[in-house]
Amino acid sequence: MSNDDITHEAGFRDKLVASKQAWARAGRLLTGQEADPATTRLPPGQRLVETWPVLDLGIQPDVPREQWRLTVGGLVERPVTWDFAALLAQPQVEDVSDIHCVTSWSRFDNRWQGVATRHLAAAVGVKPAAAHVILHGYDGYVTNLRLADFVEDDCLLAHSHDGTPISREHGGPVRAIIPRYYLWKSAKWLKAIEFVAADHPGFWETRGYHNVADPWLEQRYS
Ligand SMILES: Nc1nc2c(c(=O)[nH]1)N[C@H]1C(S)=C(S)[C@@H](COP(=O)(O)O)O[C@H]1N2
Ligand SMILES: [Mo]
Repeated sequence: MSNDDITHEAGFRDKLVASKQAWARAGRLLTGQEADPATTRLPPGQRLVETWPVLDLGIQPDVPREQWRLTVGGLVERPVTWDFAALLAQPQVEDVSDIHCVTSWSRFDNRWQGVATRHLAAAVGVKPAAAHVILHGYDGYVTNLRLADFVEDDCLLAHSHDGTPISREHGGPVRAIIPRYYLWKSAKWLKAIEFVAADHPGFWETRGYHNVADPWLEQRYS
């Protein structure tokens, strides 16, 4: 890429980020309605789509399975770095869940395969002082979760969707899947996981998005 291209790309990205921050300030899409998970699968302000939109910061890292590494550290007894074979050597699980994106689309019945985050937490021995989890992507993206939310039984380090490797655009080779929260918490191109005592708001969380992000409570913006 020439310098001009890089400047152009950065300008595009800055505009995209700025417009999303402006939405957050304006409370865009907030309906103030309530939805009852017992009677509907669509949280307030969401609409069902059959497609699968791609959202990122304009960078889609190309990480072949053979080169992928996941570093897990922080407040753990046994820090690990897993390569793809090590990930596959862990107990494999499958879970079907719905996606809710803060930009208002939802996608039902996503069938994910991978390793349960609860298994990861047990494998590394998370120390009692840990209360938050920070996820890092190969593109530099960062997002934060409460430890209890990260280890819910539907949360995965997913390598496949419907039995097919997750595509590069959707965060392959491995992404986090955290179904109970807006999709921005589900870091793509997963590179590192840190267990920490104090919370560290991530990329969107420091730009006006809600720190927790529960779609049923419409926690879009802070
Ligand atoms: N590494 C990384 N993960 C990310 C993002 C990103 O830019 N980088 N975007 C987040 C946001 S805002 C959304 S809505 C979803 C989009 O996932 P999808 O492209 O598979 O629909 O990924 C989330 N995870
Ligand atoms: Mo998003």
